[in-house]
Amino acid sequence: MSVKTTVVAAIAAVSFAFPAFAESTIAVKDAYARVATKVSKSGASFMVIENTGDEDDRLVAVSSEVAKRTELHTHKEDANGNMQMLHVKEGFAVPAGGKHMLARGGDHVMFMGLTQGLEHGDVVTLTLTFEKAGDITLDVPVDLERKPAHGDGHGAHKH
Ligand SMILES: [Cu+2]
Repeated sequence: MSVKTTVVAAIAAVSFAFPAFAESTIAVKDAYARVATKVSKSGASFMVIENTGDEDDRLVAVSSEVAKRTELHTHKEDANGNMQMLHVKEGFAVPAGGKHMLARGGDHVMFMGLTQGLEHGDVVTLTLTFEKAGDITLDVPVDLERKPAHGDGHGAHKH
């Protein structure tokens, strides 16, 4: 039995025990991951997180087996106009009926110290932990060909 099968079985067991929580109020769309270069030890993942419930929620943690540490990051411009990455310990709010975008040049999931190579077409299993919705595990494709939507040109730091 693979690790992944075990995880799915565990989730099924939890859903069975608590049928009221079987339907998550959080939907994750358009998720993908990138690494900076082939030899890079870091990478990032981006997605759109939707809250279909009527209670505000918050993404408070993230984890993955592909990196030593996986953190919630954002970009911020410093006094000199340089973009810096910051670890956002309080996480990202996802308002009721709203969404929160993780996008290049903004908020993102950061992989620090990749424990394996990530190539185009690989799949990264990511667990997002929400304050109310709990853990959501998703398979995120590594997409190195995707172009930034817009606004990625400012600052020297890119993923
Ligand atoms: Cu980062």
